[in-house]
Amino acid sequence: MDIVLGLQWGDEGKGKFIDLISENYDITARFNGGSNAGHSIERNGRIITLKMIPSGIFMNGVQNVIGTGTVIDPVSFKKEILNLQVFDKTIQPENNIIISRKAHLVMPTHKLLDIFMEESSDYTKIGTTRNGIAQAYSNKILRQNLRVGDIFSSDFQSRAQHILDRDYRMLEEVGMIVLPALEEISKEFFDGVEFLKKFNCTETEIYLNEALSEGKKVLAEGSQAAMLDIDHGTYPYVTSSSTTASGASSGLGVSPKKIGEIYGIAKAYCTRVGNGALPTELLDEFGDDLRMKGNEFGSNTGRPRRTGWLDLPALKYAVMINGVTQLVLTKADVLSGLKSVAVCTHYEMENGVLVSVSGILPDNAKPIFKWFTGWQTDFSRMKSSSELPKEVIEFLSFLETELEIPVAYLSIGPGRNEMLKLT
Ligand code: 2SA
Ligand code: MG
Repeated sequence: MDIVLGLQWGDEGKGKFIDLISENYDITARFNGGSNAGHSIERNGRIITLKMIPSGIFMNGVQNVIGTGTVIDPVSFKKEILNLQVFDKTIQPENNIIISRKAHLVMPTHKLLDIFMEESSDYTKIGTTRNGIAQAYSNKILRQNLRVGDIFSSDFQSRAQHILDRDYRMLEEVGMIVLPALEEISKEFFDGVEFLKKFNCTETEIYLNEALSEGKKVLAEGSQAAMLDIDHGTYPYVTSSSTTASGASSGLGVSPKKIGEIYGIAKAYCTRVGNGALPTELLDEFGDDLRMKGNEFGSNTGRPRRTGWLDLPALKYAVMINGVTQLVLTKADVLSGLKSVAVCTHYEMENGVLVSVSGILPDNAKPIFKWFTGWQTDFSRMKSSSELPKEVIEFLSFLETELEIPVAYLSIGPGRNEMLKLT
């Protein structure tokens, strides 16, 4: 089993890379997160953003697993599938998606509670996608949540309704101002659940391990990214799942012994949506220009992304905790035309100590930059890596030396085929 992971704060271009390589796999599998993800995929000049559905859905003969470590919102899932069928009429989702019975359900009240906590001054504002992700995962940890397998039991309706009633009462008590009617959200939820029942809900761990024993190839597709990991990311400004390589193993029930390549995706600069530290953040006009040039807006929520120079201490940390074997660098083309390009190589702490690897991103640390000569390259015309200008080669070599892994792929534009294989 190979893994694809984001190494920064999400939106590194995972969807595009997975789309490129998924033809080499028999199965693609999601192991974490839920409708908070946004993996953009291009087909015939049109872009679709997948949330829960694995990116292999467009490949003939590829099976797509939504694994145990994920959280599934039946309402959002139904919308996503219907939207997908409008986008591509040839897709038969019921035949090509397999869902873990042990994946947890996101209830409508989880989403309302997410909104309430984001808007209430009594809680730390995380800047979530408001999909009820933390509320579903926290109920899982509390051992109070419902799972996909429960939807097939005869008492599901009453158990779910009990939870909806109980949590709705709580929302009323805390004084949530805009509260849709309980009947409305319950109806929508049970409607989504009926839709979910049409899918093959099974023990995906067994399915995946048997497939691997038969020699089939599995690609695990990470959502969000390393620096948003619940344990290793920039807590509390993180998501609530395990986004790392070990998360792929536990989220799918596949032994770490069966992991092969670990592809880490990183942008040539940094972006982040939501709150939390971003030491290399560009708060000036140039940062705004970079956002426009790189089209840095949330693919689901449309939120503007914060921008900054590449943060090497954080990237080294992400490569280390994931055991990345190959780096995929995206969006170097967006930096084309600049006179010079910066990379943060260290954080200088208040006591003067230089830190070269860290996942903490301390508030008062000063980023120390190394400047590179910029590249003036029309990447869109480029056919092979032999055409790369010396400035780009210098930048890539520096990253390879510092990270001690090869830059295996370089994305040279937003299009589906705009990717150079370098190794
Ligand atoms: P949540 O909703 O509880 O997971 O939010 C917690 C933090 O995790 C961040 N987060 C994300 N960051 C970037 N992209 C995400 N997915 C969508 C996309 C986002 C969008 O790919 O474009 O459409 O806006 C994603 N999902 C979660 C979030 O910003 C919080 O900091
Ligand atoms: Mg995204």
